[in-house]
Amino acid sequence: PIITAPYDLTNCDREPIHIPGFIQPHGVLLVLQEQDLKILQVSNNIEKVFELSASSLLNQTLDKLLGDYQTDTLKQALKNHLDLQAVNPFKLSIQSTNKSNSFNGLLHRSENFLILELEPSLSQEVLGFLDLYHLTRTSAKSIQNTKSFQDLCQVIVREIRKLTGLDRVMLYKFDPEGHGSIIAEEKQEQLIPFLGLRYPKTDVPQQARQLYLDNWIRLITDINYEPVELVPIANPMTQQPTDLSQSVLRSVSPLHVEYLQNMGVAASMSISIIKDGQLWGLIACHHYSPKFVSYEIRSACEFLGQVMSLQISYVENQEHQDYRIGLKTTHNQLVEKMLRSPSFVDGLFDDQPNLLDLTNAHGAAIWNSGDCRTIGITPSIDQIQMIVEWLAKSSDRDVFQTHCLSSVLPEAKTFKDSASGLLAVLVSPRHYILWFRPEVIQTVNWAGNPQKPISQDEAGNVRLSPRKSFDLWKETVQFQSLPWLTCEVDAAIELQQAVVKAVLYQAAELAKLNHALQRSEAQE
Ligand code: BLA
Repeated sequence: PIITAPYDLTNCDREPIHIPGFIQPHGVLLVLQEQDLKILQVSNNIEKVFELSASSLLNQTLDKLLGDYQTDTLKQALKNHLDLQAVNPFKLSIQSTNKSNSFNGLLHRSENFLILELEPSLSQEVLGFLDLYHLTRTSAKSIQNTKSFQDLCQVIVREIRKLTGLDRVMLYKFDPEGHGSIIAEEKQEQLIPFLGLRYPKTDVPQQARQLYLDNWIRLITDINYEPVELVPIANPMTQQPTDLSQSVLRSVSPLHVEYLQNMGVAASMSISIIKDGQLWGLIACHHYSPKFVSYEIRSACEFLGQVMSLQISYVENQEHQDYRIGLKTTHNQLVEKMLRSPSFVDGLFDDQPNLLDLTNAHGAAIWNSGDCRTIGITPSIDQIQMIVEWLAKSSDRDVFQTHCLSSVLPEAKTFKDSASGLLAVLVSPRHYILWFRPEVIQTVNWAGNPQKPISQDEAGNVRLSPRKSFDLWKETVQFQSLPWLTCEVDAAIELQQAVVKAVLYQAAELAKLNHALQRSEAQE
């Protein structure tokens, strides 16, 4: 095998998954020279499928396998189409001793070569363009009609499951740091739900994300497959392994296979969701027995993924807008309560909405020259005093925010359960409003056990499993809270300004009162 370096948990983002030198065995792959369709490499399962040995085909031209008529048709297609996507799939029938086999031919260019892949064509699923149109029209409409984000997510997983019949279809969304969570799920009833679970960014390593930006869909039909090597293993023209980035049969990283095996999955498919040129998430699907999804159905899924990708920006912006407007309303209500209460501070703590609602915090405090009032889950008064003293000497800005307080104030580790995240505004010298968020690990949903982690063998020798990677992830997000959104920070700043005004107003009122008192005293 080409991959000889030991890739493991620590270096798996360096595994060159685009040049494995192997394919999955449910199809056949040929690397061709474009000018004359000479066969340069062929997958070593060709003999099983066509009763023609690899060595008898190498350096021959494609007509040796496909016959003159099909080869000429293919040449014509190549001449007419710069974008080969337009010719895929083309139906091929290949004769072996006593029967003719039908295949879907899939063609693409890689570097300077042509790659031809032959996939089984399921006779009951011979779908033409119009069938595909009918198949996806209703689904695409349902996606476009969704108004809320949650609705959109639910509709996409439902439609993909309907199309494919896969046991479990999940929408897996990446957060800004690259970790992911399952935000929608459709599944066979008896399966344990994974909805709401979180996974570390290492579960989809960087080079895989890069690949998935380019290639929008992938399928592993049988996790327990025996990889089939290309013969020869290196491309004879380059002496390098051929780039299989766009290949539908590309053999999957053994690390990922191990992960899925440990999860009890037998077949897997995923579709990229791309927003603003970035991999936003994946529609990740599992099946608990081997499953081949035809090229036509995969294309339909890919198309729905694209519709979804476009719709996300629209509904996300909409929802963001709604959240912003919600915060604005909370702000107005707070200011009104503040001005109505005898002491404006009361207005920020009593009933709802209160300080916590303004920034979606778990705890909040107002510190006024040694007086401290708190609400929700906060550090102790002494600890708050330490934070305030640190703020006064370390930050010259009147707004401070972090989702990892201990990275600047190491003592904060001792109260990570209340204040891993801090958002603070200065109202006047020695007068702060502070909001707190606990460590993210306390706030995320982890059921601990997607699919009995692993054949947890007695020796405990498990390398890759969701459980294991969750433990790793816990280390990477230790002492961190969920980040503060820009609109939440803005809401804090607006409140700061309102409080400053209220303080000035009260001071002015007080001054007026004093003045009036003094005058009346003088008159007496
Ligand atoms: C790829 N990892 C993937 C893919 C998914 C996940 C969806 C895309 C390939 C596919 O369609 O199956 C992750 N799958 C998940 C998650 C769930 C799921 C989170 O079902 C949750 C329910 N993976 C690891 C670790 C490594 C790793 C620790 O967990 C590295 C050491 C590697 N994952 C890895 C690699 C790929 C991958 C290398 C690329 C596979 C390929 O395309 O060849």
